[in-house]
Amino acid sequence: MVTMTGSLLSQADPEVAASIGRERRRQIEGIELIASENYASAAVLEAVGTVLTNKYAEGLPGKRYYGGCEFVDEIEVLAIERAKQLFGAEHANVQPHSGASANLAAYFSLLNPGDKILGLNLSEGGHLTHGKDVNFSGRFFDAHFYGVDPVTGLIDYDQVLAKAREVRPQAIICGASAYSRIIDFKRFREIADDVGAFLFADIAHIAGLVAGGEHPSPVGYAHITTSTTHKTLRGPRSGFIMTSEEFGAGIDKTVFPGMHGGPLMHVIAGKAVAFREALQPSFKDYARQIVLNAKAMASAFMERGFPIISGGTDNHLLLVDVGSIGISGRKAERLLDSVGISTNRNTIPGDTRSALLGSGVRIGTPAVTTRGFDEADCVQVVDFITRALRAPDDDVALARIGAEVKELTSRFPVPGIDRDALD
Ligand code: DSN
Repeated sequence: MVTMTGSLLSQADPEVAASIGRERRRQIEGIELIASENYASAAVLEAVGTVLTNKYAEGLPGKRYYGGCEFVDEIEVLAIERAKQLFGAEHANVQPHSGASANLAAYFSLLNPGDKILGLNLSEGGHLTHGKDVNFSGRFFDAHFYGVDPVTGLIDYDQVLAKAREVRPQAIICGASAYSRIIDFKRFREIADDVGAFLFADIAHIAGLVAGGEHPSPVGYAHITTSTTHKTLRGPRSGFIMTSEEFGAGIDKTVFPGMHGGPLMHVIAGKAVAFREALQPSFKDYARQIVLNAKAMASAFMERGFPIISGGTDNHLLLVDVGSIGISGRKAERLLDSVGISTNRNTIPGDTRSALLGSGVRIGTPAVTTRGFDEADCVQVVDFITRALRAPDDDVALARIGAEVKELTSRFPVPGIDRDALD
């Protein structure tokens, strides 16, 4: 079984098997609050761990550069059709290996090197691939940024419009990795139209919420929509792209041969399975609970005196201002790690600390919701977190919280991971 460190792997490579075993234990016993992570189902894990990894399939279904592609063709067609159905898209390409490569394909299909792009500043919730200087997006394109309002923490669409009129970009990128409010894709399209720019929507974080009807969809507004598959969407670690018929052929050509050779057919199978799962009615319940849990956590933090950027959340994540109690995000992240709670530090709007330290901690509910946590469980988690953050040097208190974390997680099996297989 792929979810276990099976005996074959243990025999063939005991070192790798042992590390996987420790990671499996960490995932089961800890509380996973990294907003971009989730637990893929056993079916997704199984698909990704199959013989499909042996197959080369350069090209697209029916148009391959290798023989023996009849069965992987079936799988890729299923993945494409399911992605289109799930998001109501005219065209989908399911080959990008990640969200970053999906964005690379979007840029290179409609832009030329040196063109101007306008995206949300990384330090205010954006993403590396939205123009950061150390990333391809900032190296090949002339990147400009909009931010969030320093007081409200919200995207100020008038400011985006003003910036767009000043910069006159060829493309505007909307979407974020640390923004907890609804993104108004219609407004972004109006701004893009105002300046004659393409609109790219990166829904890597919120794809599962869009699929589940908890967040408006950019499909129909954005010229190109990119996403990962492993965050709220709960599939394998990968990416995909959606667009209209008009831009479909350009995207396909940019992905292959423009960007990569052979697609990862085992991962495409995992994507097909995940899209099918997301098409089930129960996925809507899951998406709804993700948001309810995040809202419950935001309220509980604020009740305990921790400011939440923008005063709450509409989606799967919240940004907690831990600088307010005089500690950095990095210190908070490490402290929480020590009690078995995984989060990640983040800068907050107007941060005076560097990105290495940050004054915020980003918290997301997709993974705990997958394992069945409800609002009360999430408030319990906030209690663990705030107690730990307020007792950074109290080893006894931290040990007690660590034990409570294990007790809580022992009551929630992780779909896809067999607890009995723990070493
Ligand atoms: N690294 C992802 C995140 O954590 O948001 C985005 O690529």
